[in-house]
Amino acid sequence: MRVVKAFARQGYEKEKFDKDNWKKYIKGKFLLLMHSLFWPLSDIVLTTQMLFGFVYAAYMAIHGEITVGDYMAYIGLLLWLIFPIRNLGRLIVQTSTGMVSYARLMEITKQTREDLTSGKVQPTEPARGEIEFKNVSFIYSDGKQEVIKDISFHIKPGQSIALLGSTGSGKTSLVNLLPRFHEYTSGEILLDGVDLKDYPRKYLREQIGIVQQEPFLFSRSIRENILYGVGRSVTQEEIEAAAKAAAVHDVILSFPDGYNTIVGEKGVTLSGGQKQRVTIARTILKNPKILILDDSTSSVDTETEAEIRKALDDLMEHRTTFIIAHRIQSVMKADHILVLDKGQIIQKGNHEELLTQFGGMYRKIYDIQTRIDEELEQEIARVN
Ligand code: DCP
Ligand code: MG
Repeated sequence: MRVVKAFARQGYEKEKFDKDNWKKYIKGKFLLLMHSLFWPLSDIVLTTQMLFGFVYAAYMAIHGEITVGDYMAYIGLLLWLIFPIRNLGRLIVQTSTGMVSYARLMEITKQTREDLTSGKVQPTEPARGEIEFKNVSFIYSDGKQEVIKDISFHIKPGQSIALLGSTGSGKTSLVNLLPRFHEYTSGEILLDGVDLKDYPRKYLREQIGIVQQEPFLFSRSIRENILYGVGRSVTQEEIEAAAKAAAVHDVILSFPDGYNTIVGEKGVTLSGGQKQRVTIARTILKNPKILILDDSTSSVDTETEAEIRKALDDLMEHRTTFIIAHRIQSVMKADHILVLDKGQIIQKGNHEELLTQFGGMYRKIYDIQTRIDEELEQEIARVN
């Protein structure tokens, strides 16, 4: 609705709807017309036929050509045949509309059920968090191109890895392979030395905390949103600690209903940055062994970002962490940095190593970002 309003396209949308609606109206009217013709007409034809049959048979019975018993049998037969045959017409119409609904239902019924609990291994301990990608490639089931091409890297438990790259380079696709939202097409991903495909999905998803690129909140209270998926009983203090770490506690308290504030559908009553911070708090509370932050501070101001980054630094200790960000500042502390382009790794290393690769993408991004920062500072200094 907002997009329609923003582009002042109400008239266009209304016309489009009216056109479809009108088409349906015309078709419905035509159907009614056909019905109003068919049923009376077939009634007339049918009853005339019947009447003719009765009269003629009666005539034959009177003149002794058939017996009265034959006459009665004939009438019975006629009644027993004609009405069911007539109903057959109705049945054909109903069957064809029924077939359409049936096909729609079957589309849903035929979906294969995701098995969450079965796997070759049944781990009982939390994961250690060692992750290895071996020549992993991935094509979306409805796509044609490889969005991840031959990616290999290895992270030890507790280390952090940052993914940097232009939009569409496959960063989100890569991290979404870990909770098995999609199945990689070739290669292997090992968690603690075991292929992801051998783990029950439920276990994997319990180990992984993901702050999605597009934060999603349910139309519930903020408390319930933070508590979502924790799977254990938590105290109000714990919830508040998580909210403080995500730099959203004070914001929540500023709402009249505090933690009981109901957020609108998909969280529309919060700002983009507030939503992002609530989803960070949710993940902090989940306390996962593997943490994925997909552009999770993109909608907050620099000051808040620094605040959250401090909290995240604490959180990242003893956890394997994937960080996706566009700012060098957010990725420079990571143990490994991968620079992606069109689904491939074009540079690999830590901040210092990558900075020495002059002409490399990382150095270029670094130079641009520091230049922008410097220009900004000069501008501010001049204004003051
Ligand atoms: N893609 C697709 N089907 C999807 C999602 C993405 O075909 N359901 C394609 C679009 C891109 C490529 O995959 O060409 C990589 O998309 P990503 O979302 O992984 O890209 P990034 O996360 O790197 O981009 P951004 O920085 O914009 O988030
Ligand atoms: Mg992305």
